Amino acid sequence: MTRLALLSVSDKTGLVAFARQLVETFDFSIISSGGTAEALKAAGIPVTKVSDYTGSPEILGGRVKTLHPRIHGGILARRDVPQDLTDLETNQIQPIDLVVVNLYPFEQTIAQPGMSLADAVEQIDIGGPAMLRASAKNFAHVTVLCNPAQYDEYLTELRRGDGQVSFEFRRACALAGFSHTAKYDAAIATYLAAQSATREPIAAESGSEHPASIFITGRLLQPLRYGENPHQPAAWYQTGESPTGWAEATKLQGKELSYNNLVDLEAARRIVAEFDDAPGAPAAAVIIKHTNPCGVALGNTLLEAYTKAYEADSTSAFGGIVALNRPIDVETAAALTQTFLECVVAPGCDAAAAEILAAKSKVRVLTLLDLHAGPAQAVRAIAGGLLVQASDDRPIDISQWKVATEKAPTDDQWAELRFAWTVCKHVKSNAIVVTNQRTTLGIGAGQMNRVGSVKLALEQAGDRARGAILASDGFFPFDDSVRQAAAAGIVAIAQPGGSLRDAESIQAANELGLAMIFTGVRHFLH
Ligand code: 93A
Repeated sequence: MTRLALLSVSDKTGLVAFARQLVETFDFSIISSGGTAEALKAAGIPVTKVSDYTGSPEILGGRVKTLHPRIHGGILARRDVPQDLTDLETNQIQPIDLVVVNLYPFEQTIAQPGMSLADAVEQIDIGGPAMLRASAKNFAHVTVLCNPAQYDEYLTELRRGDGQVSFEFRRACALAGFSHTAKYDAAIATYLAAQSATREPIAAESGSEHPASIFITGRLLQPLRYGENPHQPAAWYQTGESPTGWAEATKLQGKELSYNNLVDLEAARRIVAEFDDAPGAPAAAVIIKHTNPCGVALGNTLLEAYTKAYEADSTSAFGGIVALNRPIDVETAAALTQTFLECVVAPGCDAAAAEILAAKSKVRVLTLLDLHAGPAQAVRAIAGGLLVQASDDRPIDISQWKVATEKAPTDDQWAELRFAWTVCKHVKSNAIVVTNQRTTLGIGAGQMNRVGSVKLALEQAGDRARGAILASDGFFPFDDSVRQAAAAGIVAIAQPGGSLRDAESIQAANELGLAMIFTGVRHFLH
């Protein structure tokens, strides 16, 4: 007696050749759902439509095609349980030995721009997973194939087993089937979660111009291996209809991007984006560790900028994330390969430079043409809610800066203060940045007390602090920071001003011969 195979596939790749082999070489009879049956019939392969076999037409616009006891009974019957065989006979059901199903392309559908919720819902396959799961459950007797890539392997297995497939093969196919439906359902759940979480305006006050009145739309772009730590599931979502920002970056080489990589790449991008990349402007290089910069520098060439940034704190640079504001050239590529780096991003990469970087095949090298385009809002989760704020992207306007001390900064010190202030904006609070010659020398980040941060930055700078300048993201509540800075040789300071005790800090700066400017703006970063 011929055996029965059920074929119901959305992706019809390889279908005809496979079905022909089943029929001509291995004496299978085929039943198929509408579209699959049409495709086989057109190729001259004998096929019975599921609706003819079950006596039930496809209904609800195809929502019910194969959901029928003659189908599921034939798949699920245990061939070694007499009652199951009696049930088949009583109900005129033939056992189905092979189930070939691939599902409605849900993920491809939702990736299309402008896809409505209703359109997406129609692409949720119900009958397909039911058949996949039923046949995977009954792998003791049934083979399930959920991917055209398995067809050849199955035919080989049949040839090898003289028309039979092994238990191990069927079990492996069942595992593949269940993994497939699990991923499929996860994609649906993720999509719906993003939809329901984000379709409503977040602010209670409708029509307000407050940044919290934005809509956030999220579309799964890429599942990530894990989040900050391996026990934290994570995924990357795209906001907006089409890919922009990092979703548009090109990965030239390297391991899969991780959650931490992306967070650090974004931190690096924000800093490098602060610097002018017009022709003739200095090149900029940034090295990030755990979202804080450990080296930022400007240089006449990209190599010079990178070398200065690297030498700013070569210990911390190990395993760093590098952002450059010029295409990677051969010289810089060679320098980049001298140390272990996690990621490098630049607006381009010369072919010869790419060849040099290829020697470090694990390093993720990305090109991102527009390093300047950043998100307009920042979002944070708190218990029971989301906080939304406008990004801290107001351009730095030094015309608003006020000299607070008797001594004014020299022209070069103004430029240096601006550089330090720019970096300081992107360091976790309390942030202190010590720089000289447009190179960071010491960075105090994420400290609970400001003097502690000053101490760390000055320690890191060491002797290099002599003649350097210092920036602080928040005002000085006491004069102790100024006194410490002066003792280490700092000559000029930028800070927001606005403390009740500003007069004490100003007096200390005057006493110690420092220039100090008040920016009038603070840049906390949490
Ligand atoms: O709409 S469904 O969930 N209802 C069903 O009963 C059903 N049976 C098979 N989708 C169903 N399918 C799916 O149809 C299969 O998983 C396959 O992806 C597709 C094949 O349809 P056709 O043979 O008409 O091209």
